[in-house]
Amino acid sequence: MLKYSKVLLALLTAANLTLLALAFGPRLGVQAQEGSDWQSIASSRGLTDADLRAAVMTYTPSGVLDPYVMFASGGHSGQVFVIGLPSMRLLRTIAVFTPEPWQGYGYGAGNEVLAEGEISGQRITWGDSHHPALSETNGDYDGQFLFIGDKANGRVAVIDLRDFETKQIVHNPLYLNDHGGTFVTPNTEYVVEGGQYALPLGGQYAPLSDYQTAYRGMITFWKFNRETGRIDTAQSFAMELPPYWQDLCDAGKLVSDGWVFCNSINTEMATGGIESGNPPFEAGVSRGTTDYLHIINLRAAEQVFQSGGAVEMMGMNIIPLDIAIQNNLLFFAPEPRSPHGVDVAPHGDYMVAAGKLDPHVTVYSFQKIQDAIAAGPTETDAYGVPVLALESVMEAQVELGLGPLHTQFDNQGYAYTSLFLDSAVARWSLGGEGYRPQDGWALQGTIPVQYNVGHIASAEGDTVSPNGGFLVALNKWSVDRFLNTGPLLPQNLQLIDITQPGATMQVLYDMPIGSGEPHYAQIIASDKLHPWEVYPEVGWDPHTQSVDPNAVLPGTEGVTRDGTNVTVRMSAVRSHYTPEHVEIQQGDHVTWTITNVERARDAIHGFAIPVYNINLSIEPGETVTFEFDATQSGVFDWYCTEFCSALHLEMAGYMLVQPTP
Ligand code: K7E
Ligand code: CUA
Repeated sequence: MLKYSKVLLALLTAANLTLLALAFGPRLGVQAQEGSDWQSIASSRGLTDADLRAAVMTYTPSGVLDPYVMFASGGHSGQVFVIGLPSMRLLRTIAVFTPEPWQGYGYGAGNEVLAEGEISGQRITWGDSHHPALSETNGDYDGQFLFIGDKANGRVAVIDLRDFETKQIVHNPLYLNDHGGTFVTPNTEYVVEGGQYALPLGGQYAPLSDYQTAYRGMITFWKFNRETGRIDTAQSFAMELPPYWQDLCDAGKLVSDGWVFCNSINTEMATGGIESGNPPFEAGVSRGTTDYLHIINLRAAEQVFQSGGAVEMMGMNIIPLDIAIQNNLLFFAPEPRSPHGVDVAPHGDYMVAAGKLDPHVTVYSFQKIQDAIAAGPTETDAYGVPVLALESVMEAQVELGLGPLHTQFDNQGYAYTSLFLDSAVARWSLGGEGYRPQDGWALQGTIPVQYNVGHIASAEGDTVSPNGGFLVALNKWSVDRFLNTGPLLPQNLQLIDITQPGATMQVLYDMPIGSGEPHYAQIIASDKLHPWEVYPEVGWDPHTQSVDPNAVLPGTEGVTRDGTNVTVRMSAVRSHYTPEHVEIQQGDHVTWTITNVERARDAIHGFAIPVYNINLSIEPGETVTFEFDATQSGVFDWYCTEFCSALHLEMAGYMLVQPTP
């Protein structure tokens, strides 16, 4: 197995197709001489030189591993997609907020994580995942953890990248939804979860006529403990914000380390009500010419929280708005019309905000923000939050095109911004020192994408050291790009080559994804990921990431009874379970533990019991325990749901449930 990133990067600038063909032809199993087979195939398929260049840049022979891995939000599937780059192959779906039967998540196992995500005792069986965030060390991805937010229910999940499994779901009880999450601080001290639609705190009732007094915005700073691999809710805190609709957030880095930036919409505080003759939300929310960039001093907020400045509400620590203002924790700066993204440049010195209804991106200088704060703001908003004058904090505005949304960065001093209305990605130069001062703050070029692009992701493109090379456009509409699948069409993820300077960019690959809808994604160099090949020891409990004391080693299997409580201890190995018969009584409560004692890579066993809605995936070394009440009498065949061996069909057994007389 080899990675071909080095080969690829060496070839990226080679315009000469023959060179590419000579290099890659042998791997394709064809001759690279003139008139050879591949050339006639290319010409019969009508492929252009550009098509062939795209093909050789993305074709990944069997057994060759991708140099990059993209973690893409699964949108309302509630999951995370793991995609290799540049092959654009879907490697895995990680079950997060939604039960997933192949992984046995929520069908006997994984239930404890889904239970953590319950709200008011209600099991939520989906999520609207938007923004994945890889854990960082010194502002660079470290490949250890992944976080993702659920916009619909305001929850945040923690995924351990040793086994790519969800370990925790947390929910701030004061707030229902979120959007500005998840984003991590440069050493993953905090996972930031910004709010979205203003609500009365704590799920209380208040009429919309009380909007300005009773509704509030929110941002939550979840404290992450790397040792336990869990968010520590007791050390986490929220901050009350005015009832604007806070949108995306990003954490400062390097010079701006310790600060957090969120954009917002609806500083108009529109409450809709089109049916009562009010302006519809879309008009009311975008009536004003500016909204507010939220500038939060997280480090100072942490001190205020630790010295008792927060109050406790419904078990959550929250810094009230007046305390935040008194302690200079929160500042605003105007941002042009209906902003969406705010993204911090690699050196932490600039914040880029895009107004959806403004053809410019607005670049803020962190130094100017600090100077304006030191000079003392002279204005406040209606809630007393200091407002910094736009002219005093703005570094540049760059006209890019229609509907700018989200910005990423590369290693050449360029920024990339998605243009939703133009269905394009713009490349522009950062004019500041350390980027491309020779080019100034200027649009370099745009590339059409198909269509209606939301987020874009470049390789490590939101870290202190972006890698460049590739960018993926996550497009909402595919329209005519693929065979028709009826009125519901796939989303279209497009891989774009950004290795060339200036205006040159090329779409290399279209990846339809029949699950929607991915919003943001992050792309990490694959050599930073070190997942286990099998669980470290036989009997491993992935929930605790340690050996389960109840693990079933061969020779310790059996069925025992204590009153109506039955304990089943079972081992699984190709191609049998031990024991193969389990005889119980209707009405018994059953606690059933299975250990997959395999040490071979990919030797996975499933375990399904019909009627009882149980399906497990038991990976090599894993121990799973599930419980159920034997409500239904009869004979139930259990079987392995992974085709694990030639005698896989024989990997089965009978559960005999005697009826109560
Ligand atoms: Cu623009 Cu939720 Cu980040 Cu979708 S968001 S695109
Ligand atoms: Cu084990 Cu099939």
